[in-house]
Amino acid sequence: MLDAFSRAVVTADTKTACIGAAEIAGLKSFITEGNKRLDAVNAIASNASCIVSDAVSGMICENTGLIQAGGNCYPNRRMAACLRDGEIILRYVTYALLAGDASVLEDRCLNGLKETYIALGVPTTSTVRAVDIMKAAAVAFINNTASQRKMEYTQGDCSALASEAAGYFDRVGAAIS
Ligand SMILES: CCC1=C(C)/C(=C/C2=NC(=C\c3[nH]c(/C=C4\NC(=O)[C@H](C)[C@H]4CC)c(C)c3CCC(=O)O)/C(CCC(=O)O)=C2C)NC1=O
Repeated sequence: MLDAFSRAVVTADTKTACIGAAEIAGLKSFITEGNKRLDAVNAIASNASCIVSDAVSGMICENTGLIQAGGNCYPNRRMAACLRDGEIILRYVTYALLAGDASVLEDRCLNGLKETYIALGVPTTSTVRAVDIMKAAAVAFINNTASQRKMEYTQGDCSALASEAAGYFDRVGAAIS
């Protein structure tokens, strides 16, 4: 697992180079924008159960066959497994956002997930739909535009962190599609 700093080291080492000015500048902004990053992580983490349950119920509303006999969220055991998977995925996205690097998400969550889902008959299009709803919610919480739940933050522009987070959700979709 890497973070923004260890990533800079590994990347420089593969080129047998010292850490360059561009890398230093990138890390400098990682540090100066660090409080925003922590707020963004907190925005997702402290609303995690809301984000997951809303996404899974939205996915089911759009495809009610999932909770009928033969559907992959039926019976309750599978419903619970699906909610748990939503929580796992969201948790690893917050880790990646904290680290500023996708490797923890890729290595510990997404590696082999597509094969697991194929083997168990978990419908990946539905999973991608739930992940997309989580993405929209997470972006809204980071930008503090979720109308029903405003966070108490210093005002500032978190759009770069929102798009970074969106990119991690997109990696989930790409890994299981
Ligand atoms: C650390 C990372 C990690 C991940 C990611 C993980 C995923 C994971 N999800 C599983 C199952 C499952 N995952 C789902 C998920 C869904 N079904 C749907 O219809 C929806 C589309 C979707 C929810 C959005 C379901 C229903 C099962 C149980 C399938 C079955 O047993 O038939 C399983 C099989 C074992 C089990 O049932 O617990 C694994 C390993 N486990 C891990 O340890």
